[in-house]
Amino acid sequence: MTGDLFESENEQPWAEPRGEGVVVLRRLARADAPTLLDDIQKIARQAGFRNMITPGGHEMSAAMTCAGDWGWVTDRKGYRYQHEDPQTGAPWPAIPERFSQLAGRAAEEAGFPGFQPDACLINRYEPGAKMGLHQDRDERDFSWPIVSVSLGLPIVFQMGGPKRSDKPERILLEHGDVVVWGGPARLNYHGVLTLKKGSHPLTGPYRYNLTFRKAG
Ligand code: MD3
Ligand code: FE
Repeated sequence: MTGDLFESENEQPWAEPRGEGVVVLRRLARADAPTLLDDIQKIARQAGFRNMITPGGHEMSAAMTCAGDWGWVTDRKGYRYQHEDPQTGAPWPAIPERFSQLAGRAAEEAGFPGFQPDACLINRYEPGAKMGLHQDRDERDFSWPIVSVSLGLPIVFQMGGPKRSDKPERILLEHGDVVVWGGPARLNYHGVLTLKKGSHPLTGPYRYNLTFRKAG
């Protein structure tokens, strides 16, 4: 007999539509999380997590690394995608097959078949880290969605509108949640509030976020 000691580990994913172009696929990545996290550690051995500098000279509080043909970077010169890790000069590690499959499946469920991301940005938040309201607009073609996967500690996500002044809605993003942002929501302002201290059985003090993009 297998008791439901941890009922939350057995729950089936469900979809929460959040207006035109946004679907939260709750817990979709939960079953894959241990292998996704192993893959993140492998990527980080080749391309380490680092706190990049914004064009304005501020250090980002989320540590980042990338996988794929294109990696997102920022420094005093600006925000951009590039083929090489500026820390080593080497190409970014490949996007693991499991990652692409998950991103493609999520995009398809949200109505974007054929999504083949060429960039995966990996954010690592420690307690105190946050990301202010911004738009993702360094990609070439905004007709493709962005798929995000949350792993580890929960965080409050801020979903704004097309204008910075639009009042953001707050959504709690938890371990295994996958969100697809496309169509009219693709250029919406968004961010996350400060990560609170905690301990997750798979990630300890951290929250990881994967964002899959078609950059090139
Ligand atoms: C809404 N990351 O890396 S993911 C980012 O939790 C970023 O690490 C946040 O914003 C994080 O750029 C949020 C959710 C997300 C990603 C892209 C979006 C929401 C979005 C693009 C358009 C609208
Ligand atoms: Fe973003």
